[in-house]
Amino acid sequence: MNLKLIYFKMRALAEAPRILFHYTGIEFEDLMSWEYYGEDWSITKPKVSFKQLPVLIIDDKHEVAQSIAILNYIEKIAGLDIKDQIQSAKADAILQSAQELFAPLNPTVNFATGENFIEKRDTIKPILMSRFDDFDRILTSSGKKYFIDEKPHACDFAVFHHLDLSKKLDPTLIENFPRLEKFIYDISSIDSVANYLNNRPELIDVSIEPKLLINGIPHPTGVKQT
Ligand SMILES: N[C@@H](CCC(=O)N[C@@H](CS)C(=O)NCC(=O)O)C(=O)O
Repeated sequence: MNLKLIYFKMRALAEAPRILFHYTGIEFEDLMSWEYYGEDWSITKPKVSFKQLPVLIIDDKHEVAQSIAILNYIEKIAGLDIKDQIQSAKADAILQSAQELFAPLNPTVNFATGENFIEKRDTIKPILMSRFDDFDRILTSSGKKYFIDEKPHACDFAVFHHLDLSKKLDPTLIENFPRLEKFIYDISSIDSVANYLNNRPELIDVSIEPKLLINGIPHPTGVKQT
């Protein structure tokens, strides 16, 4: 099976699928939109199923859009999908609750600058605090290492991504939630995940002029080839 994950220069919705791929050891190609389609995003956009990325291309034939669908698919082919229907439904609830953090958090960290960043950060903080409180409470009351059991699932990697990204918005937010800090530590300590996290493009100059450091070269975040 040939798998290609197509995205842009940003640390956002492809991150949990990437981490899950690395965790499962399933090989995939990680490609920018222009590397796969060979043209500017403005030309590609109307041709992609929901006019947005990420998409997963399977065997150069099937296109799967929506990051949650991609995560679910990776879990299934890795045999990690949760067989118990109630636990599976609870995992879906965690995943969707993590996904709801995308819109305020990810574009702000990846793109906002100056006063605009500060305004957005201050609006987002209470939203994050409330949802982090939910995650903290649910994780603590589960008594498990991760949200469902002793092994991480797609929902854990989705939550991890948003918690981790929040450190770029305001590193002090997460400090209010020691159980979530432990969760971040546990996920980051998995060898295959640590290897990915230590080698992924660093997101730098957040709030000033955000860039991804790709192979040592700073590239402005965005949908355009640089
Ligand atoms: N619900 C979709 C949202 C996808 C999405 O918002 N993609 C953004 C990047 S994070 C995008 O394609 N932006 C470019 C555009 O809309 O033209 C998912 O979870 O995959």
